[in-house]
Amino acid sequence: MIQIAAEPFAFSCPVKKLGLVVIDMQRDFVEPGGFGESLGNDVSRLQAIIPTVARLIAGFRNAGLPVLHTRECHRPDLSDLHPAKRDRGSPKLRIGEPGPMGRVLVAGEPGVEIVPELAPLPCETVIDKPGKGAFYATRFAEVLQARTLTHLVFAGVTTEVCVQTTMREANDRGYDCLLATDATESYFPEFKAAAIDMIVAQGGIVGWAAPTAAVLEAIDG
Ligand code: TIU
Repeated sequence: MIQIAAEPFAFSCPVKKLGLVVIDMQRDFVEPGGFGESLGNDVSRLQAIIPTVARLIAGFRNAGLPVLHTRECHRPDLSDLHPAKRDRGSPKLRIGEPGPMGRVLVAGEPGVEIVPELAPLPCETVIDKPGKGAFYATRFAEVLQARTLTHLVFAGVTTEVCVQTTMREANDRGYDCLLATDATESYFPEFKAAAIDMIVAQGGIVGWAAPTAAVLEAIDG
């Protein structure tokens, strides 16, 4: 068994049943000129976690445990983009419009790519998702089942949007989920803190939380 020192209590997991899910570490969210900035956000907070996410990914690869990546993006014909998502708010650029990194949040465009420091290996799963959660309108559920994983560590951005949504979806599907607290970030520090508090409250109502060092120490052993 792997034992990770975590909140609200130790996270126990059979060896080889643990996977790492890295959510949406894309240029569109962490670099200027992309979707995140078009919504009015300062992206520098998100850039700062890249080295920590890289350490977490390296630890899983070294331990022979799977790393799965997600990207929020839409088909080039935008047939999977609901008007409700396209028309929400007053962004500088809407999804599908051309920006400095290509069409915003459109598959195949430079902005959708995962940042080079965290590039997936050819053998690693990359799930393209049109929603905030990774299970909606994707093969994510089938991929996890095929790998017979039961426990998931989560990293990526943003904590209270795509990360928390996916953790909640996974929790409802019977996965034990742990959030790596320093390998996730939000444009709003108070939302990150609140999301972590919500996850671990009530005896881990959504899951567990632990720093990257605690995860790496456990999977290294
Ligand atoms: N805006 C924001 O905080 N997040 C997103 O739109 N997507 C993800 O979290 N990936």
